[in-house]
Amino acid sequence: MSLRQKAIDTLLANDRGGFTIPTSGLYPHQWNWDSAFVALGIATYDTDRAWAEVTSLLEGQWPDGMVPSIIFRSDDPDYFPGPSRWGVTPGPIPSTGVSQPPVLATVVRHLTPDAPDRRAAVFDALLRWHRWWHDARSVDGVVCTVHPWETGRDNSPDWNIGLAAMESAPDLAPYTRMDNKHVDATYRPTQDQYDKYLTIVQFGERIGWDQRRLTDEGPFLMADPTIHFVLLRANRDLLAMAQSLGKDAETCMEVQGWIDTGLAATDTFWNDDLGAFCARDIRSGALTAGFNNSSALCFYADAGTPDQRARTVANLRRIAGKVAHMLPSWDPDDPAFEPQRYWCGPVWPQMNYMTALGLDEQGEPDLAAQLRDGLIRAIEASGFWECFNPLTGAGCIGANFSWTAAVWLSWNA
Ligand code: 2M8
Repeated sequence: MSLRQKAIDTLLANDRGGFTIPTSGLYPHQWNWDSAFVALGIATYDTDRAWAEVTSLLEGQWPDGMVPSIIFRSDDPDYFPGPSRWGVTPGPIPSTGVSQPPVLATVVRHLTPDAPDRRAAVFDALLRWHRWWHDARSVDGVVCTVHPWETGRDNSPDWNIGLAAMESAPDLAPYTRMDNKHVDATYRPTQDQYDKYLTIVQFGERIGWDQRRLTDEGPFLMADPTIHFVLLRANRDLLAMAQSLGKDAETCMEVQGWIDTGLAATDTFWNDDLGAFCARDIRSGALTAGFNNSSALCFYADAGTPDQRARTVANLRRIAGKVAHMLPSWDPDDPAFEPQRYWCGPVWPQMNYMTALGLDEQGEPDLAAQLRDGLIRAIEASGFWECFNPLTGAGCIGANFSWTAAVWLSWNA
């Protein structure tokens, strides 16, 4: 069977009727940015079904505009923390109480150049979601995050500063992890990290998921290059869609304001010692010090000075000399690098997709090709895994993974 057919079959097998799960067992619900990437892949063979993926995700939008990281259309005992642990959430469908990197507007623009009606149908929902980031998650012009799960890079060493600065709740309700029942525990976050993840959830649940309070008073507050650069690009795409739809000047100016704020905030992430965009702990001001797979998203966002971009490229070239498959999620020269542990080293398909796109657009086609080639070789050797060991190309964590199939399809359309 061709790889293309296998990719399509993977997506069909993960289809739960109008929405797609990342993979069965480990992740049995609809995830936010997974669905956005999945829509890109499905669009290569079924545009109507791809569009259903977009609209089904927006069905979970909260009254305050947030689109949650997970929509729980059922309570699957195989997944923890499910809807009962997140408690009563204000959205129309049970969900988590945090969001995920907002790639959707960028995907919608890509899917709808000839479909203004579709574009118009979701524009207001996207606008309200972006406004939520700038209102509920913003501190002094920097869009922040309150939970490692919100960043999508769950156990990246980037979050160690913020997690070390908080205590696990002494009255943390007991729980049983389910992730380690599906996959090898040594590939997953540690128990201490999970206690802290659940401590933040408990805090949010106890304040009734008041998102402004969660940002201001929550146990964890960091700024993430993934969210920053993804939102910056998504705002540019939102503005282009506003203009194509003939939206009023006030709307266009609001979005332009977000773009200006985002560009101005970009230096917040710059670690000049390392020559890389890194995460920052907002309360202590401390910057993390590891080149990771969000660092080069400056190209995707068309942000950063010529010097910042040149130093980012130099880091990418150095790292390319250390691994067989670009782009590892953590710097292989840093002691925190673990090639099989989730966001501490493995290559992530959706990050390679965005980073390669940005590198291509901004005049670095060789590096872009290296990122695409590194992932494609791993997929050809191992299959559609969640992520891959950058030293060997071996698949890690979940098999038959939706965004991996979707990225492959979008690159091979
Ligand atoms: C991972 O996150 C979930 C929690 O949301 C988990 O570890 O249980 C991350 O890789 C995240 O980026 C991704 O969206 C999700 C589903 O693929 O899995």
